[in-house]
Amino acid sequence: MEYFDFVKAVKYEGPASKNPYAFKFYNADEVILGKKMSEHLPFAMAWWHNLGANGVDMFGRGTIDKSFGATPNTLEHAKAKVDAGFEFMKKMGIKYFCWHDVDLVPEQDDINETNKLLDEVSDYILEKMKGTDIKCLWGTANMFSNPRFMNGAGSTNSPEVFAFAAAQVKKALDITVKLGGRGYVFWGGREGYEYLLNTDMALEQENIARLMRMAVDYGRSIGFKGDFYIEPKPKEPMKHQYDFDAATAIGFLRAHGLDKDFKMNIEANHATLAQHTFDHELCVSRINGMLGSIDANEGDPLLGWDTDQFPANVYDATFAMLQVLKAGGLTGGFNFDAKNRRPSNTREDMVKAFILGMDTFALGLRKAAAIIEDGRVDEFVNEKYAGWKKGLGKDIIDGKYDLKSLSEYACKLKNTKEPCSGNQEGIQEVVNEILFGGK
Ligand code: XLS
Ligand code: CA
Ligand code: CA
Repeated sequence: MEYFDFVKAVKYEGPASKNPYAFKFYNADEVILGKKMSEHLPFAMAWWHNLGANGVDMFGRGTIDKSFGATPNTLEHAKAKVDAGFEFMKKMGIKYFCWHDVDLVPEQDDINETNKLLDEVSDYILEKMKGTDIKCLWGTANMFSNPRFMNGAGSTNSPEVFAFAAAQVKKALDITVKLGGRGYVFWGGREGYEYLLNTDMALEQENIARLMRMAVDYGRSIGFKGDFYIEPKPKEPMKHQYDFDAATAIGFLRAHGLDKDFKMNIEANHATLAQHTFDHELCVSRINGMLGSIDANEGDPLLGWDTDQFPANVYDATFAMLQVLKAGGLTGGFNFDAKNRRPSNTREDMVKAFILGMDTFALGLRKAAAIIEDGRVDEFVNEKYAGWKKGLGKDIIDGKYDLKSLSEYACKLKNTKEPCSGNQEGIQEVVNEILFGGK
C-alpha cells in the first residue's frame, strides 16, 4: 500500500519554487563550509509523533488517522507503521529515525509478551532497512506512561518498579544495538517530584545514576559504542524534574562519574521551558564537550508547556546552527520531536511539516555559515576579549598573580577606565543584514 501517494519524492527546487512538496532551502548534496548539507543536518523522524500522535488532547479525542489501514494496537498496526514510516522517510530523504519501545509495539500486560513483539517488529524494521541508507539515530524506553512509573522509574520508591525500568532499558538497548543506533536516550519523564516533604531527593538521584551506570555497563558489554544521552527538561509532567537543564544534567553526570559515556540531547522546546534560549543550552553543552544530539522543534512563546511544534523560526535555527558549527557538528542528529497541530490532520500536513522543519534548519545552516564567513561577529568577540591574550590578562591566566598581588596592581593604578562597549545593537544589525540583505 502507498500511504503518501500524492508525492513521489520531495526534492530541492530552490527559493523561487511555489511547489508545496519541494524544498526551497534544503539541498542535500550542496556543500556548505566544506560539507554536504545532508552531513551537516542528519535529520531524523520521531516514531512517536509522526507515526503515533493522533491529535488527542485533554479536551478531545484524536483528529488524525494514524491507523495506516490497520486495527490500532495490533501487530498488524505496528508493521503498517513501519511500512508508512519507511515510505515517508524515503520520500523525504530522511536518513534516521528515533523511537521508544512502546512506539514500536503496543505494550502488553506481561513484559515477556511485549518483548516478543519487540523482537518481531525490530526484525521487520531491520528487513526494511536493507537496501536503504536509513539508520537508527537513537532508541529509548518509555518509562513514564505506564502507571507503575507514577513515582518515577530510576527515582521510584519501589525496588520492583526499578527492576521493571531496568528490564525496559535492557530491551531497548538490545534493539538499539540490533538496529545499529548511534545513541541511546534517557529523558527523565517522571524522574522528578511533586512535593518535597514526601520525597527522598538524595536516594532518588543516586538511584537514577545507578540505573544509568547499569545501562552503560550492559550497553558496553553487548557492543554498544555510541553515546548515551540525557535529554534535559525542567518540568512537565513532573513539577520539578531532576534534569532541569544542560548545566544541571552535566553537573549530575560529573558527580556520578557518568560524563565519559553521556552527552546531551538538547530539545529546543525544553530549553525555553527552562527559561533559556535554545542556543544557550547548545552552548553550555558545547563548551563542556557534551553536545551530542538535538531534538529539533520549538515551543509557543505564549504557552508555558511543551507544544512540540515543527521549527519555523529562522533566527533560532540560525543561532542554533552557529553553536553546532562551532562544535564541529553533532555525533547524533536532528530529530524532529515535533507533531502537527491538532487541526493539521491530513497526510499532506505530515509532509508539509517536515518540509518546513528541514527548510528552517537548512536556512539556519546557510545563515550561520554566512555569519561565520562574514567574520564581523567573531572579529568583535575576539577584540572584546583581546585583553586576555596579552599583558595583565595573559599573566592572570598563566597564574602569575594571586588575589593579593592583583589587589596591589589595582591600587597602583588607582582607577581604571570602563571596558569596551558590548555593541549588541551593532551586532544585531549585522545579523539582520546577513539574514535579510539578499546575499
Ligand atoms: C518529552 C520528550 C520525549 C523524549 C524521549 O517531552 O521530548 O519525547 O524526547 O523520551
Ligand atoms: Ca524530546
Ligand atoms: Ca518535548
